[in-house]
Amino acid sequence: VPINERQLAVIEAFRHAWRGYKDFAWGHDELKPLSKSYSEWFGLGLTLIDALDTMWILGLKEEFEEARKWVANDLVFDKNVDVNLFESTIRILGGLLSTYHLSGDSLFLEKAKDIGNRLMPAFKTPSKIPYSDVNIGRGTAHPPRWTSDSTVAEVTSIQLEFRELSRLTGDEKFQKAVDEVMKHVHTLSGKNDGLVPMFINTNSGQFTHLGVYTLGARADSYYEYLLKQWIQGGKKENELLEDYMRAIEGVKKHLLQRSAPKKLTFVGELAHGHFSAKMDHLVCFLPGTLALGAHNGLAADHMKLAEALIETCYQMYAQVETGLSPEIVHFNLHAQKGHKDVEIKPADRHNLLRPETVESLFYMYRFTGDKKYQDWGWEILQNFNKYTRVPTGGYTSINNVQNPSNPEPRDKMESFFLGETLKYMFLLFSDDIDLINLDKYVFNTEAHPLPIWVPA
Ligand code: DMJ
Repeated sequence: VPINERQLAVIEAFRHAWRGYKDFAWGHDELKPLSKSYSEWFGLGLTLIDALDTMWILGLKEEFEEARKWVANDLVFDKNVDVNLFESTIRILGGLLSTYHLSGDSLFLEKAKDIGNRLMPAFKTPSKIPYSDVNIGRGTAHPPRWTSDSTVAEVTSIQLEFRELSRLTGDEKFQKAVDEVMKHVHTLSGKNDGLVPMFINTNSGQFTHLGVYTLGARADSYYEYLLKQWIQGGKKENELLEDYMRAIEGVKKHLLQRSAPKKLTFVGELAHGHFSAKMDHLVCFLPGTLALGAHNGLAADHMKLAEALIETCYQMYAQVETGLSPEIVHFNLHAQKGHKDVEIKPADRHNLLRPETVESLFYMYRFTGDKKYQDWGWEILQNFNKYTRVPTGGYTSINNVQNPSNPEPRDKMESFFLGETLKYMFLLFSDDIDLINLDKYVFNTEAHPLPIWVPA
């Protein structure tokens, strides 16, 4: 299937982003495109690793080879550095595993084994619920300084990667560690119709800060990985499916509302019995996940809900001055003259180049063939180009999506812009269902495709 004009525009955008990274941040974690410099988080070439499989999928062979050389010669995990277990699993381990599958190059598997082994000390806790941070050089792990809690989404969104590492290496320990977490969470009390709190204690193994339920930050990918592990494992692990189905019922019962004036269906939050009409952009992964579930034979009404929610996520862009979504919106529940559905608080009006809406648009287009989803994604790409592109190379997060004349560039290009946002754009604009066939691959939460063990 030949590459079309819109895909070429994605390739152009990727090259522009990559040029900035290469010129000013090569081998470092993130590009600072305005100051023509870089920032370090783990010191592991995060953007480069996150972008490897995107380059493969976009067909950027030269860029891929150059990056491969860096991985072969300069990527060293034997470093006295604290990394976040979740972030390094989804971006680094996930990125290496998917690149291994796509390219067949054993270098990436060797590197994946190395980082996988170095992350294992995180699971040595009284409850076996992993700590948030690991020193990959010293082999020690610890929670954040102020608490012994871990984030629920973090400890339940590392499973696809560790399970795959076990399958590839024949070493069960990776899978055992993460399966134990899921089994434990399955039995825990403190859920509300399948919805989970945001924190879990590494000593007691119990949920903490009970009573607050969101599909946004700190809980989001728990729900995503219930479904995706079930798919990865060949749809046999019933507890995962049960927990997923129950959770979606919980969403319907407690978190769904409709806004005014346009009656957009949105997912709010519940805090100690009080509903809040607040929705993180992060929640926009949900339409894609619901559609993937429906494609895999789950309730047809999940697809209906997906259709309603992706419209809402699109409106989170379309109703804003720059055509880009803020990090968080509040929906109006009652019609007021001169007010749109979406309200934005000053502290929430930044945009970090996040992928979730484009990700869901990709699933919706794959499963329905409705071209409006491509058109919406195309609008979003053009607005990224208009308001976040830095002429000297790279794209930047912005502070103010409501000010087209000065969106206030933040001077940071997140690694997921290359790992996820541009990859999902490219796939959205493609009509080739074999370009990452969704009956053969499941994407981790950082857009790295991993094989389904028993393809449909
Ligand atoms: C990414 O690291 C992943 O998509 C994660 O699931 C959520 N946060 C960012 C993107 O927004």
